[in-house]
Amino acid sequence: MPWPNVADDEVFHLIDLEIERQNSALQLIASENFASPAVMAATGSVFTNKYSEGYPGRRYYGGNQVVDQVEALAIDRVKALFGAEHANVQPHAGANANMAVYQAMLKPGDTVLGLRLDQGGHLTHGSPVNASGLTYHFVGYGLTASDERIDLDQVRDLALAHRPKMIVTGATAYPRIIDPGPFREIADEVGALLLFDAAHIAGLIAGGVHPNPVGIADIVTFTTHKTMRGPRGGCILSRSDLGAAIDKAVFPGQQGGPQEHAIAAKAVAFAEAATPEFSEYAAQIVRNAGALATALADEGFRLVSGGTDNHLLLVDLRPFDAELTGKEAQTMLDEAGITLNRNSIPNDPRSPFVTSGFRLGTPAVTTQGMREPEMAEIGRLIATTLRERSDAGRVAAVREEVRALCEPFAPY
Ligand code: DSN
Repeated sequence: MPWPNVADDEVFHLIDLEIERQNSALQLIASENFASPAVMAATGSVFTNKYSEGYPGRRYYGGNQVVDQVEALAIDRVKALFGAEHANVQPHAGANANMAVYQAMLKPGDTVLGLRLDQGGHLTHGSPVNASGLTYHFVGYGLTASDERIDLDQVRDLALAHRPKMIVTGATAYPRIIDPGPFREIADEVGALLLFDAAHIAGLIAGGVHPNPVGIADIVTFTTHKTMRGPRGGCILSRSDLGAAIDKAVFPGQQGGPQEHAIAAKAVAFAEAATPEFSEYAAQIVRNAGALATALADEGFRLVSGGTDNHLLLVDLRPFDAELTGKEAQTMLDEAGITLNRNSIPNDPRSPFVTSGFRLGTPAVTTQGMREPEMAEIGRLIATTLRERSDAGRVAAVREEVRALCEPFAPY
C-alpha cells in the first residue's frame, strides 16, 4: 500500500480522549446527539473517496454507478419519511440548505421575514453579520412579552406592512411547538413563500411528536445530526415544482462535490428514523425535557416561556442568581462534566458573548437511555454546581457524581 506506515498516535489519542469525554460527561447541548454505529460506519466508508458533482443519473464525473444508488436511496427514504414530493440530500449543513433555498427563490434585496436571532432564531434567518442578512432584506419578528411565544400578530402585521417574498419560521432556541398552519395562512394572505427551518426538531417530526410542516410549508430544511441523530449535514424538502430550482441552487449554486459518505449515512439515519423505536425515542426526548424543566424550576431557575414542549429548555439565570452570567455558568458546569451552551434569553440585558441564560436539551441523554429519574438528578447536579461554584472541592465532587451517573449509560 502507498500509505505512510505511520500510526497517527497523536490524532487517535485525541479520538480516544473525546470518546472518554462523551462517555463520562453529560452532553446537554440541544443540537447534539450520539450517532449510531451504522451511521458512523457509513460516514467512515469508502464513499469519502468519490467525487460526484451533479445528481443521480446526471454526474460530471465517471464511476458514480454505486454513488447514484446510495444518493437515490437517501432521497427515496427521506421523501417517504416526511411525505415530501422532492428532496435534496446534498447540503453539507443546515446553513447551506437555507442559503440554497434563498438563492433558488429570491433575488438579492428581496424582503423576507424571519425570527430574530436574539429571540431564538438562527444566523441564517437574516442576522446582519450573516450572508442571509447581507444579501436579502430581512425583517425580524419576535416573541410576545406576556408568554414568550412567537408573536403571530406581529408576524401578520409585519407581513402586511412589508409584503415579503418569503416568510421563514423555525428556531434554534425556542422551547415550544411551532404550528406551521398560522404561518401558512399569513403567507397566503400576502402571497409569500413559506420556509420552515426544522433543523432542531426534524427528529421530533419524523417520530410523530411534532406537527409535520411538509405539505403546509412550501419548503422545509433541516439538519440530519440533531434530533434526527444522523451524520452532520443538511437536507431540503419541497414541492416538486420547486425541486429543479432548489437542486440548481445547491449545486452548482452553493456547493461543489457532494459528500457521498455523509449522504450514505443520511440514508442510514432516515431508515432508523422510520422505525417504531425511533418514534418512542422522540417521545421520550420530550418527556425527558419536561422532567428536566420541572427539576430546574424546583431549584429556582426560570424557564423561558414557562417550560418546554420539545427537546430543549432555555433558562433565565437571573432569578436563581442575579450575578451569575451564562458564560460563567457554562464554564463552571463544564468543569463538573455537564456540557451545555450559554444563550441569550429574550430581551437579554447582557451581550450575546456573556448572556443571562443557557440552553440545554435532551436528545443525547435520551439516546443513551436516560429517563425521568436521571433528569431529576441532572437538575439537582446543575443547581448544586452553580450554587456552590466558589467551592472547587464541591464542583470536583459533582464531577464524580456525573461520572457515576453516566457510567451505566455510556454510548460508545
Ligand atoms: N449550532 C446550531 C445550534 O446549536 O443550534 C445552530 O446552527
